[in-house]
Amino acid sequence: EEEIPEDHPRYQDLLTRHRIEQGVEKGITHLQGMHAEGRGSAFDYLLGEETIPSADEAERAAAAHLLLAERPVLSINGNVAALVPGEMVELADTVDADLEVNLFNRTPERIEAIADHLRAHGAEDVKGLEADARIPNLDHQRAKVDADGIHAADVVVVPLEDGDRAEALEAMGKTEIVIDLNPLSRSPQVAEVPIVDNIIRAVPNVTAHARTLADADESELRGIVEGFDREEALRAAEERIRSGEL
Ligand code: PTJ
Repeated sequence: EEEIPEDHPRYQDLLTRHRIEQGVEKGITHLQGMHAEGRGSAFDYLLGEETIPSADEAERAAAAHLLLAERPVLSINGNVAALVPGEMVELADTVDADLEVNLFNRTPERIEAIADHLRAHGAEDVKGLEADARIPNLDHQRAKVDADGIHAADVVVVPLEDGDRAEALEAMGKTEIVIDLNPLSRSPQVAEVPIVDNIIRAVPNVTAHARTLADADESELRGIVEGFDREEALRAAEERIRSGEL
């Protein structure tokens, strides 16, 4: 990461791309993750590569949900592990959540590599290795979850996947927080809290909000959760992307 000069106008984008390449080299990120990154990068460009106000509100609502949760879980795939391993560990510590590896292209080697990578970034307990439960009505590898992890969770953070797991989790009655730069992708469309922001900016900001709200009482947290308007957040993000105003 040393080679990219910090004053380069596209520093963050180049850094992100570099982390994904390194993730592929280390066996953490799937090759498909590079396509996912390319898609995300295009949307981020249109958003002005910044956290728009509606995303900041979503990040605050996400923090409130996580603080209210009994059993929050943060789901980790190969892109998330490459981009924000330490930041995910920090968020998990701040809101007392579990980290669970959940992969579309699931192999024992990648599961192990990602769990090791998270441990190297300070994670104590990483779930997803047992895979002793299933998400009903989902016929691919992402259905494999831990019975005491995602299966038992009340709030799940689902970053960077455009798919049908979000819907299946919703059918299980879980509250979902989705991080995805494309407001039209399926996961944010069904999420209770869609965060349309780059995960690199989103996760530290959710953690910052959670720290600010650490002493808030339950009624204040419920007020934040109830005051958040998911339709408005999706609309504002799409409008920003379509407006062409950077
Ligand atoms: O590691 P695995 O095996 O579980 O595979 C994971 C990938 C990412 C390959 C898989 O989930 C996939 O193909 O995802 P999609 O369908 O490309 O969806 C990824 C979504 O995340 C897209 O809507 C992108 O716009 C979005 N995205 C990509 N990078 C970022 C992002 N959103 C936020 N921040 C990013 N940095």
